[in-house]
Amino acid sequence: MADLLDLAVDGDRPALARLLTMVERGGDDARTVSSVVHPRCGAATTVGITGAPGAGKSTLTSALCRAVRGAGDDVAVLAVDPSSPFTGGAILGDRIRMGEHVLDDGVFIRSMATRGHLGGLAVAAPDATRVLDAAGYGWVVVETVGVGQVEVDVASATDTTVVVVNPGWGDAVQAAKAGLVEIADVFVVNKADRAGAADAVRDLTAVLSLRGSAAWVPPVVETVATTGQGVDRLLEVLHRHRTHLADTGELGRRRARRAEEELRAVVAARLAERAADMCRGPEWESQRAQVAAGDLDPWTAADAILGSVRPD
Ligand SMILES: Nc1nc2c(ncn2[C@@H]2O[C@H](COP(=O)(O)OP(=O)(O)OP(=O)(O)O)[C@@H](O)[C@H]2O)c(=O)[nH]1
Ligand SMILES: [Mg+2]
Repeated sequence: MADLLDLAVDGDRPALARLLTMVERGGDDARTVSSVVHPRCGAATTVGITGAPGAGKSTLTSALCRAVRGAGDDVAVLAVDPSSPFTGGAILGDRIRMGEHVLDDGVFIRSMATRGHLGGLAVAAPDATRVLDAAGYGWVVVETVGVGQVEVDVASATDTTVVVVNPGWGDAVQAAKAGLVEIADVFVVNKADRAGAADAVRDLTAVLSLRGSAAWVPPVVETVATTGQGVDRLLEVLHRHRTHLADTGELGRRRARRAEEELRAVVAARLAERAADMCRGPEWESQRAQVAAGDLDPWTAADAILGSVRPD
């Protein structure tokens, strides 16, 4: 595994892809990858890009890659599909939208589904991000569709979270309700070529100012991802946020907090694995039949099942 990582660091893409596949699948290989990668990461600027379906995340990510490359850095993109265990149409679309980068060795793009493995993204996304970081990419961008808990999970994989909205997307109250104000370090109003962009910027700025005298008030950046307009400004803001995190010590605190959350998620995932194991076999079958027949309540049956397994 350490050899694979060395190969990946030397620019061997198939080796990197193999490491990511192991992480994605979970299980013993994923654990080994995690332990090998863990001490060798932390240098990358990691950015999560989230927002509603169709907000322009992939187009923006592609434009951001161009800007990062223009500045001479390497970038890896992890496009996470939380909704489906299959590689669906959205990912195919991403391939096409990001196609301009296929011949560029300095850009690595990978889509990841959770394949239903226990713990899902909360467990896989941080590991995958670390693999890309350890492989030596200066920037790691994680794109994910915002659907409730998922964006929060993915926010837990990166140092900076960008929330993409569109003109006419709604008022400030909606942003506050959706919990986006809490997770966003930067807001992007993409599709600024459409009517209502200025209103969206104004509403968001108003709501963000209510956050009080925080050390970092999330900037609101207007972009037209399809033309690249505003993307240099976004890159500049991302640099500024990274510097802010480092200078204030917030980078270390955030990472410590995320490590704690990740540990919780891993413990929960492993317990869930164990629970799945308990729900099979003769003891399970006997209790299940009694509960199904109405002869036993589920709590008593669960006690019997839990009591029958050796603690480990
Ligand atoms: N007019 C306009 N269209 C845009 C802009 N950015 C993206 N689009 C278009 O919006 C559509 C969706 O863009 P994507 O980049 O696929 O959006 P996404 O958020 O990645 O979508 P999902 O991954 O499916 O959630 C595409 O047809 C883009 O060409 C923009 O700034 N202006
Ligand atoms: Mg997309």
